[in-house]
Amino acid sequence: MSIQIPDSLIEALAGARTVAVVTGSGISAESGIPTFRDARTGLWANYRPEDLATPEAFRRNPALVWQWYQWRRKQVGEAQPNPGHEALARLERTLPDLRLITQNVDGLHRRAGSRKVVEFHGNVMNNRCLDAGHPAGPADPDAESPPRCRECGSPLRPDVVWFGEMIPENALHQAYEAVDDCDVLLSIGTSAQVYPAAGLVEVALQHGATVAEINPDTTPMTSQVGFALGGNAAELLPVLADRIADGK
Ligand code: BV8
Repeated sequence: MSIQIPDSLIEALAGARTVAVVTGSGISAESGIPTFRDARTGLWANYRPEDLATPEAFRRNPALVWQWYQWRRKQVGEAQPNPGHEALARLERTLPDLRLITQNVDGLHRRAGSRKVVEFHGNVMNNRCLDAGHPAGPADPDAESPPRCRECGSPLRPDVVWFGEMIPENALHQAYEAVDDCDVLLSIGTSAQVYPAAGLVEVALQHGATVAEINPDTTPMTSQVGFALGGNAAELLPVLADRIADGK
C-alpha cells in the first residue's frame, strides 16, 4: 500500500523555520521494544507500568522495580534504531532547525544519529542514587537488587522520571522552548495520555503551528491536528524524509 503524505504537509515542513517533534514508545515498537501499554509480557504480565514506574513502588519493593528495569534495559541493549529513528536523524540534517523531544528512555534516537534530543523522561541505561541524586552510570546487568551509591551509600535507581515526579528543569525548559516557537510539530507514536508531555502538542496547537500525528491508531489529539497520518513510523517517516530531501 503506497503511503500518502499530503503535499501541503511536505510544503509546511520544507518551509518551516523550526520544527518540533514529540515521540512516544510507538516509534520504538519496530525496534522490538514493547510500547508502554503493551509492556505487560511474560513475567511482567501481572503488573501495570504505571504501578511500577513510581517512587512508592520502589520504596515498597526496590528489588521488584529494579528487576523490571533490568529486564527493560536488556531489551533496550538488544534493540537497534529502526528506519523511523533514522529518518528523523536525516530530517534533522536536512531541515534548518528540527528539535526532538522524546518520552522514550531507550536512547534509540541518539543511537540513530539525532543530536538535538530532549530526553523528557530520562534514560533507562543510567542510574542515580535515591537520597542525593548522585549520578551513577550503567549498573551490573545481573544485579538482582539496587546497588549502593559509591558516594553516599544510598540505593541506586534508574535515572528516569517516575509518575508523580517532576520533569527535570532543563528538559522542561528546552522542550517548551522548542514547541513554543515551532512552525510545524510532528507527534509520533504516542497515545498522548501522559502529561506534561502530551501538553507539548497542545502548546503547538494553541499558537497555530501546523501539527501532524503519525500513529496507526487514533488518540485524544487526532481530532485536533491538521494531519492525521494513519500508519507506522518506520514506514511513513522514511517516505517523508525522502520527499523533503528530494524537494518534492
Ligand atoms: C508530573 C519514564 C508533576 C519511566 C514515564 C496533568 C498534568 C501534570 C501531570 C498529570 C496530569 N494528569 C495526570 C498527571 C500525572 C501523570 C500522568 O500523566 N498520568 C497519566 C497516566 C494520566 N504525570 C506525571 O506523573 C508526570 N509528572 O506530572 O509531575 C507533579 C509532580 C509532583 C507533584 C505535582 C505535580 C511524570 C510522567 C512521566 C512518567 N514516566 N516514563 C519509564 O519509562 O519507566 S511515562 C511513560 O509512559 C513513557 O515515557 C510515555 O511518556 C508514557 C507512555 O506513553 P506513550 O509513549 O504514548 O506509549 P503508549 O504505549 O501509551 O502509546 C504508544 C502509541 O504508539 C499508541 O498510540 C500506538 O497506537 C502507537 N504505535 C504503536 N506502534 C506504532 C505506533 N505509532 C507509530 N508507529 C508504530 N509502529
